[in-house]
Amino acid sequence: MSTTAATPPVTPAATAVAHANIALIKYWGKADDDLIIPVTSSLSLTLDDLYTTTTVCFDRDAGAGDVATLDGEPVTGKPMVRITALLDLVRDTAGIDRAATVTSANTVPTAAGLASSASGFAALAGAAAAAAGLDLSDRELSRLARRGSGSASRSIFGGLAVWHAGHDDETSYAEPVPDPHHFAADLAMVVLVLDAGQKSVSSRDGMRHTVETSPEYRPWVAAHAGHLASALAAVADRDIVALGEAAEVNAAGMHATMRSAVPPVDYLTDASHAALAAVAAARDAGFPAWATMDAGPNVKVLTTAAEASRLEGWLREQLASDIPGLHTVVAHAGPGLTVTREDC
Ligand code: 2P0
Repeated sequence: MSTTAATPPVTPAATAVAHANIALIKYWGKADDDLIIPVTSSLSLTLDDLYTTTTVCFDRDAGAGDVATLDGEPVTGKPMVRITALLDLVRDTAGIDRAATVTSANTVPTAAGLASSASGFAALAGAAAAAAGLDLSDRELSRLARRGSGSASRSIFGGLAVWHAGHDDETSYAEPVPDPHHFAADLAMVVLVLDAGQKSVSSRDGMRHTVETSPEYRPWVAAHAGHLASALAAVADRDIVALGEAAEVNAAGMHATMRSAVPPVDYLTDASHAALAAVAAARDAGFPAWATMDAGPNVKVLTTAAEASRLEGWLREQLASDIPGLHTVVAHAGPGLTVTREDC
């Protein structure tokens, strides 16, 4: 009787890379907290230099539980609960009960209002689905990523993406904005990192509190459809002025809803106000420059790819003395999700 050497069991794994996105027309408020169905649709630009790389391997016994590291540090508490919740959706769909090892690395300062949850959950969705043997369409991946973090639905796609609010799990997904003239390639963001620390109020808590208490919330929602229509028309017309104006009005209105919540939520610091003033001054000086902000103090400046470096230098000069720790990043339109299947 002959024996053959036993082949070690192969456990499939997958690595995904997902890029951060910055909303030009914002998502702020949920119609359904569990499914993460937003009140409004939103429009974003995916960025090239800010991304998350995540590997998922279902290599653990079910009872051992999932484990995850982010930039080498173990993930615990609420963030780990959210990771396991997304993995549970994948396990349910794939019919597997193995627990996972998740290894993730971020070029985005985590939880500093630089969309790390968007790239993080998009990468987790892509890697987990592939490691579990699922073959999902981009739309299905967008819906899955949405369950981890709403803005992650948009990070499945490169360039400009619109997340349709929809009304249930099937109808709430992102897709690329038609861009036959490659307008996204003409755009850039100067990211003014004023403070890379963790924010004190998570966007999840901040948006729930705003919806529940702000008298400005419904008026902002009522104006929002017009902002989105203007922005999409601006993309079709390759009109960065109209796009920038729509983005600035929409973001300023979103922050006004937070400031009028009871008690108020205000992510803006003195440095944020100085940066916003510098952006207005840059525009007065002839630069294409429009500011947007998310759930943190940092300011992102929409500009043209052609002017981005010059604008970055000009803003640094204006702000260096007021904001000693200022760090700036110039980002251009980035690609959509990539997934590589491998073995653990
Ligand atoms: C956006 N933000 O459209 C908005 C603008 C922040 C301000 O999406 O609760 O981390 O996980 O769905 O996606 C940040 O919220 O919130 C966000 P959850 P998420 O980009």
